[in-house]
Amino acid sequence: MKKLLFLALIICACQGPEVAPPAPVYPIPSERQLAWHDLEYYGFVHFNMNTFSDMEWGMGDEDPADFNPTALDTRQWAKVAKEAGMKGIIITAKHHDGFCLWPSAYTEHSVKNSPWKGGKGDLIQELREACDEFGLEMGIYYSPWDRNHADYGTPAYITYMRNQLTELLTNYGEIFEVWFDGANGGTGYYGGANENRYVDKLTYYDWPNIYALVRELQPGAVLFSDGGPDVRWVGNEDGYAYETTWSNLMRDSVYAGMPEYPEKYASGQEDGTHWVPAEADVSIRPGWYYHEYEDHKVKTLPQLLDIYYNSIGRNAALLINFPVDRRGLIHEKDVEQIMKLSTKIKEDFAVDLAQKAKLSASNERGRGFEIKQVLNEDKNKYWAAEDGVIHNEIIIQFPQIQSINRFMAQEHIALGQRVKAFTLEAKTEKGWELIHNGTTIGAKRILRFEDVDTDALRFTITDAKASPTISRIGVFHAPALLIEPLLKRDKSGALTLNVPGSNVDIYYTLDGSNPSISSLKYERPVMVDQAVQLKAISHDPVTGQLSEILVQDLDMPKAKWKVIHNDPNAEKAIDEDPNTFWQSTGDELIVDLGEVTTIHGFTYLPPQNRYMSGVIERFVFQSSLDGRTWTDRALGEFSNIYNNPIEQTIRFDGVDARYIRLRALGTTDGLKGSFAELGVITRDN
Ligand code: FUL
Repeated sequence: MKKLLFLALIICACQGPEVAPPAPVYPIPSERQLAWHDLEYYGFVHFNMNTFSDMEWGMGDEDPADFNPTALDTRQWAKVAKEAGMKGIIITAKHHDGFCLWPSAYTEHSVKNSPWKGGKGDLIQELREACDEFGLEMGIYYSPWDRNHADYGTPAYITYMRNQLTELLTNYGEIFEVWFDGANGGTGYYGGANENRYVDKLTYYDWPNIYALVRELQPGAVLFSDGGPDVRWVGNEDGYAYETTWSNLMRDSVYAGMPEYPEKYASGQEDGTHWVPAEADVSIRPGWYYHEYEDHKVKTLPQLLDIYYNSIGRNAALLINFPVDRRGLIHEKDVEQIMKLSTKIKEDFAVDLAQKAKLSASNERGRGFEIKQVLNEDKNKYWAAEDGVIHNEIIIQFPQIQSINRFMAQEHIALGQRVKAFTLEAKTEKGWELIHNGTTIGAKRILRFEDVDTDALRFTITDAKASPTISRIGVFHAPALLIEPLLKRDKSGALTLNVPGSNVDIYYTLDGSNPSISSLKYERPVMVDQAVQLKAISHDPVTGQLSEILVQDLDMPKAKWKVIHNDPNAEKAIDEDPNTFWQSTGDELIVDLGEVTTIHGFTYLPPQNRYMSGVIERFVFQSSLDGRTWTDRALGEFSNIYNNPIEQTIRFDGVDARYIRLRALGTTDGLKGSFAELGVITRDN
């Protein structure tokens, strides 16, 4: 016994005395935020009245009788989310049109007046049960803006909102996140084009008391909005966080739906006063709600992978949306794609090469904070440097030369986000070669880079708010992925296909059939002078690997089109280049199609740069045979176009036209209408 005690004492003495952990660098996350950080990846479901009205933003005057899913199955949603590796589901309990998925006692505009389950259904309850069965968390999306409610804009509506939140947060068990959307009425400014009940988004909802109510009813739930208070919007609907992403935010200067939010706050702030980490939201299709016409526009694996690496890999959580279809199911195509993502992510991170490496750090704080802690799964174990030691080098020495293309690092965020700048270098014959020069790390940072053959990496923290803490380092070699061809079309109708930086073969079809290596082989630009659906794949002749299929609807070429305007820049609106645009001087674009053409609709692409101006929100579209007498063909709004600037498609009954005119009746910022691209639909389907 004495001998054992003696041995123990010797071991302790060799390891040195316990050292104290570093002091926190404020702000730091709360308990509920730390639990939320662990989720990392979860699903969104947009399923509500818009599913049936085929809209993105319903007007609020829809008939509850239209809500009638034929095979609704929340278990299918939960099974898909679980198998995809997601940790929870957030459901649109009430969207901007005001229809409620639960039988709220405070409105008639809900499932209780729909034919679904004879008006006895409660979708929130069904989702609760499915989430419990599959071990998922459940979250609630609740739109503050309500186009249906007669009292919206008055104090009575705030009482309604509180009553409804009380129902949702009392009757359905534990909620992990309450999602408050920033879009709302007012005179169209990033809000609802057809909403004239102006509200002051900062003061109207009485946020402090709404937050207090949520805290009281669901103390474990995080509150999401542009201004948090717990989790913030990432500032776009593409699922991308910024290269520099701080979890810190000047929270007191931000509120849900503030117009300047994306520019000023979305990437967080180094000197932010509160911990309000970013959540990146994106739909697996262009729209948030289900539209049959987007069945072939489900995001491809390369697109989904970019989203994964640019969100979770950049210190943000990822929220991927499923636009559940009219049956009430996640569409087969969406299931297929989300499963491809999870399979690929598992492959990419299958073997952590750091585990077999020898790690050393230029500085160690002492016992319990050694560099070996970064190989430990336990997130409470971390490497830390001594106080005041900012510049630190970590060498990862592999037993032999490895091919690598991924590097992952995580800070011990419980003590605050500290790293401001870092580099990653690989040792090659030429010495240390720079792989990446980075800024923030936060909860997780993943670097993707071309294959490097190396036997050592040097990870240097060059700047930090205080001595750094790192809880995890990983190094991986992800298998190569062949991307689908990229398409360019010019005004004459000539198509160019390529896969940048590679020598793969490309095959394509123009008749809607799926391409294979026996289809037409792409050799040079192809002239397409009619409306067709192009499908193309890349094929690596060495490995035999095939890419996903590129599917693109192409309408008639614009070769004969002319813009009727004396500004030469106006041609940019019909040059087939999505990255150029024309900001009009008269809020309208008139095009001479060159010949009388039967059209069944039109497409409008808003400017694609992030902070674009003149995005058309309300429009009238007209046609003419002589350029003098015009007839209205469509009048309406492009919902959610500012935050989700995708191509808008408006269909109407076929009409002969020689001239077309799209006129802006309202833009998101009140400036003159801008046009990245205007197109017509000549096919009647
Ligand atoms: C936006 C909404 O306006 C969209 O319709 C969608 O719900 C998206 C998640 O948030 O602000």
